[in-house]
Amino acid sequence: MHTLHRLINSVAMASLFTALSACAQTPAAPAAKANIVVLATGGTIAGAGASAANSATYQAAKVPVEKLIAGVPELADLANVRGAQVFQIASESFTNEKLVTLGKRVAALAKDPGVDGIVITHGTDTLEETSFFLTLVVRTDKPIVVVGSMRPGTAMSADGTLNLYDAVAVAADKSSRGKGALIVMNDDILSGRDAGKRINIKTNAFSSQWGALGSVVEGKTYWFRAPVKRHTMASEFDIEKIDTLPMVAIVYGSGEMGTFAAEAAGKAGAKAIIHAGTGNGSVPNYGVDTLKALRAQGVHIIRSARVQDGFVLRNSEQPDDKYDWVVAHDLNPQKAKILAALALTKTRDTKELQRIFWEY
Ligand code: DAS
Repeated sequence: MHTLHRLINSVAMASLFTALSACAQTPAAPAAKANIVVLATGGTIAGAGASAANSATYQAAKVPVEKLIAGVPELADLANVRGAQVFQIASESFTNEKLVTLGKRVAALAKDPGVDGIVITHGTDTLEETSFFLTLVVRTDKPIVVVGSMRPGTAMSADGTLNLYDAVAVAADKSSRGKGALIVMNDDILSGRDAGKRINIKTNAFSSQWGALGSVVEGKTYWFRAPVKRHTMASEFDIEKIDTLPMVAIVYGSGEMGTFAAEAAGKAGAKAIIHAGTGNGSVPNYGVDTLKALRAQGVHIIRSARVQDGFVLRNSEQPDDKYDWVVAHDLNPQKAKILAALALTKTRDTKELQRIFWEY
């Protein structure tokens, strides 16, 4: 009997060992690929020029999303990718209505359990406004990546194909979750909040004064910091509760700027004026009374700066407390315009507006 037990045990042990070693040798099933949707809106990334030498003279918004995706077959190595054409326009023609439409489309996709990330192909001219808008209004921690290009696909050394590949790689990577809307351009992963187009003719056009969040190389993401300002899931703004945006004007500061631009903005019905002041958001002495009068009519005055870097300090150059004005902190005029429009859908109170500019 004892011998029989030992035989049964050794057979059992041998089959257990065989099973375990088979498991050890069987490669783990490859992780399921992320499902990524590319929403196309136009721009240079969809542009076409007459010849390969035309890197700057071309027509934007010509190539449909299916062709953009087909032009980068390597996308299939990264994710399951499908496309949809939302608009086909140059982004300087984006309107508030188009921003809201795009925001609602992104939010709807983000709620779809079959979608893991969203890439938006976009013209570079107002890409920074759209990326900030999306980070403020779409309640999701799924990656939202906005991408464009500085050269059309028909040009020598076109940057659109690699930018699109990089954007899909970032959107498909779980480590991109929870970082707000992102801009991917020229191998950089940038914050949708504070990155913008700072050069208008080179492929390294986009940057932020606070640096990149990370980099993407050969389809792999490398992170070095994360945003600290409120966004997406932590935002008080929700695109599902927004249908229109109030008019906000930007008045560009310069010597001898006169008061006509601010006056015209007030007459046109602007609910806020972003003063893109010289220096630290300075206002010329002959312009103060005009802005004070506009404030008295209910128009909010928000001091930003035409100077690219730094941030506007409250009560510097102007007594904001006394005049009941707001400062845009580090946001450039075009970003301040987006935040002001959204803030005004919630409040007309100056202190609340200033809180929003500190927090987002
Ligand atoms: N006109 C520019 C735009 O559509 C082209 C571009 O750079 O994308 O924003």
